[in-house]
Amino acid sequence: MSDEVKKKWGLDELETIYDSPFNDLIWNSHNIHRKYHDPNAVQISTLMSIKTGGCPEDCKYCSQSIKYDTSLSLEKFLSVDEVREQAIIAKNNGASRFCMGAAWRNLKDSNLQKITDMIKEVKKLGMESCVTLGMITDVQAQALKSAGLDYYNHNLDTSREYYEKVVTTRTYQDRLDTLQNIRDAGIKVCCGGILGLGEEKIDRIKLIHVLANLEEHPESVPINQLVKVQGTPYFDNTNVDEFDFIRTIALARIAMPKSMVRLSAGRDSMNDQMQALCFFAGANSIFYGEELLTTKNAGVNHDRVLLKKLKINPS
Ligand code: SAM
Ligand code: DTB
Ligand code: SF4
Repeated sequence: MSDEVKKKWGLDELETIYDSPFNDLIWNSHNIHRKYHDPNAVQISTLMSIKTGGCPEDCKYCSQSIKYDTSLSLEKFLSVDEVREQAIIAKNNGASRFCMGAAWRNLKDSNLQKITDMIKEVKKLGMESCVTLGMITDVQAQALKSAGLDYYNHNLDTSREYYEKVVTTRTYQDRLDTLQNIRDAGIKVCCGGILGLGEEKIDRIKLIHVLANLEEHPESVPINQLVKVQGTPYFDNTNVDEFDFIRTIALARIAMPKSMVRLSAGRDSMNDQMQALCFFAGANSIFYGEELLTTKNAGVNHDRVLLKKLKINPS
């Protein structure tokens, strides 16, 4: 294994990289990026909320928690037909992966059959499949794998230390246990975090440290910028400094050279130049579509123009 793809990173080492002069940092991350990825390609996925709202967890950033009054309209668990229709639209718009998200604390066995049917429908269309359904057991992970699931998204969000300020209804270890079940079943891991939760710089570095020191790097690392939702405790949070956001993308790229780094939630409030710098620093996947799960995404038309201007090929 080359040095750059080394599995063990020291926290000090990552702090030094994060704190290096901005131009040195993004020059380094861009060089690593070019070595392992096409610098002019961005993978695009479309997200669909298959069960919206009413979640018993208390994640302080989330529109879908029952603990906060966010004026979100709840929706029942959608049908397989509704999912197929949306997946076809996403495919026709050029998405290569279809990601289905449910506002659940954990997957119930009674919902497993429908989920596996949805995965099979997405696969029939020739797209990659991804789900994010909360905690899952080892047996459930194996069932999802057998249905053809490619990726499972399950974020660690922030550092272990800061996590308990953000969510009290589950622990960091619960998240790590589900990640292990996903990995053991042979499903690709999509795991990242959110910036803007009121965390310190060190919490962001520690998040990357945990991810980069997992037995295997997650194949996909989403870096979300908090979407501020009225009614949630984090609605009035201070905006993330844009350079800090780019530094975190660059750190993820350097620490996990082969992983896809996803510029995830928050693009709607980023200008084109900011997004271009994120791509330069090492981000190479995005969510494409008018909506994320419950909030606005950068529009499809806007993204088409932006990718064309940058001569970036969607894949
Ligand atoms: N309930 C499942 C879970 O928590 O794993 C799946 C859905 S949840 C909405 C998926 C991820 O979206 C969360 O882990 C979080 O990282 C991200 N997310 C949720 N609300 C967000 C927000 N307002 N801004 C940015 N990211 C958010
Ligand atoms: C991830 O890291 N970001 C996506 C996806 N995984 C499921 C979700 C972002 C959600 C943003 C808030 C919303 O639309 O509800
Ligand atoms: Fe529920 Fe997921 Fe939202 Fe947390 S992030 S409240 S677990 S839907």
